[in-house]
Amino acid sequence: MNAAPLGKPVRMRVGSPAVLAFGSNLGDRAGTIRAAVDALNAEAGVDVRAVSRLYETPALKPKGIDGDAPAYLNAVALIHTLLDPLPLLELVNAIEDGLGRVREERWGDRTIDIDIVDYGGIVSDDDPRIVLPHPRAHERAFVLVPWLDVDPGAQLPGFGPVAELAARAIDPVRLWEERP
Ligand code: A4P
Ligand code: MG
Repeated sequence: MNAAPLGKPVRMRVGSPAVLAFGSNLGDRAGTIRAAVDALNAEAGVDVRAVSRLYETPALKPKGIDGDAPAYLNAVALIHTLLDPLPLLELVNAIEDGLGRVREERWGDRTIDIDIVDYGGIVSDDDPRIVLPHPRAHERAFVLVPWLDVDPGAQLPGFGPVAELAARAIDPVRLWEERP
């Protein structure tokens, strides 16, 4: 008999694939991203299938790259979920809140940001609360490069191969290694 892992019932096989992007530029950035991934995976309706390496990236602000702001760590996870897009967004927002996210300024410094980059290939801007795919993912190396780590053949719905988008993106991204 095949035992399903605890808390991950067999019904997960009928869920939808989704791609989540994580960003953190305040506090224990790596610890907070790992805690967010663990919190997601602890949900019965979410199965985390793969997590990229961490990349360090300068903060992108509405006026461009801000070298004076704390740098980000960014990562991408592939999940499978039973949640529809809006409940998934509510879940990631609750996880952000639990990890100390404060929403004051657009693109402001934050302990954690979790974006839904892709949900089952859906293309929709009918509801501004959940635009799919994420409207800025296609031009951001800090999303595209970690995504390639976990899915080298990934396609961004409406935009094409992620590898081609990553080659065109100009924001700097470098692999981050934790100092011992
Ligand atoms: N929203 C709509 N569609 C989505 C989606 N697909 N995924 C709405 C997530 N949220 C979505 O988000 C603002 C609103 O977007 C929400 O109400 C949600 O319903 P937020 O997380 O509250 O605020 P935000 O993240 O400051 O706004 P925004 O415009 O989504 O920012 P971005 O585009 O996520 O950019 N620089 C580096 N180096 N690394 C980063 O990770 N991240 C940002 C945030 C800016 N600069 C960065 C990074
Ligand atoms: Mg966000």
